[in-house]
Amino acid sequence: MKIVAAKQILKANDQLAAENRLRFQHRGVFGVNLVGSPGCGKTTLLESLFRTLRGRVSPAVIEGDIAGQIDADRMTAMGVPVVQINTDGMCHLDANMIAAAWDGLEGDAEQAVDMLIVENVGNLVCTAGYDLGEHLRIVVLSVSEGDDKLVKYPAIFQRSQALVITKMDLLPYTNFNVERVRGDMRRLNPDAEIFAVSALQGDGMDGLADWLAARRSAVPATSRS
Ligand SMILES: Nc1nc2c(ncn2[C@@H]2O[C@H](COP(=O)(O)OP(=O)(O)O)[C@@H](O)[C@H]2O)c(=O)[nH]1
Ligand SMILES: [Mg+2]
Repeated sequence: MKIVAAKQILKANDQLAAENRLRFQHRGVFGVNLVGSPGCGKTTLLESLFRTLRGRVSPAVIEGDIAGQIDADRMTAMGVPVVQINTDGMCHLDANMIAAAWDGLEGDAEQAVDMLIVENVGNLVCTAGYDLGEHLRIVVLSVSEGDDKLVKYPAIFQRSQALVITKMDLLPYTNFNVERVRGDMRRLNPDAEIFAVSALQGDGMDGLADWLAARRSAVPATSRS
């Protein structure tokens, strides 16, 4: 019985996610779902990306956290429109939450926004099962987390279209094997893009930003009426 109920919840989520995707496309908005463990560097990556992409994309952000608005404040400090979702204990965002948060952003979206980035709740397990209506899912892994995570948490890496290995500036202080991770990702998900960056120092960010901007342009901007 429990398994059937879980499947029904996921089916309902998938329907809402499809509606979100249509809604984003209608406004010419490219949706990105950014996932990774707590502290892996998701918000710092966004800050670095927005600096690199300034003038090329007009982003908005939905921040997902169990509690607090620290990350939303960081986005506001960068001048990026943001809505904070507090899940109050839930370990992932779902499509229904995104629909409600997008309602809160649409005033801004009507002006200029062409890329919506959702920073999901820090988690490598629960976030894998929930489509939010994004066009692209990016999973972030920092070198301080260990190079065995793809073997231990394969689903999230299989269901993402890009892997960003971050905190590369810390690599000399760890035993993280970048080639092992690249190999595991190629086995799990041969079509995924792989980037290695230091969001804090900026290394590798140009390549990631160019790729993201190109992906954004590849989505047909349907009517913005
Ligand atoms: N050395 C280094 N530290 C980083 C990098 N990216 C993030 N951090 C640090 O990692 C910690 C968590 O970063 P944050 O972006 O808040 O992670 P989040 O919880 O995934 O959003 C903070 O202390 C950041 O300054 C990086 O590229 N290099
Ligand atoms: Mg964060």
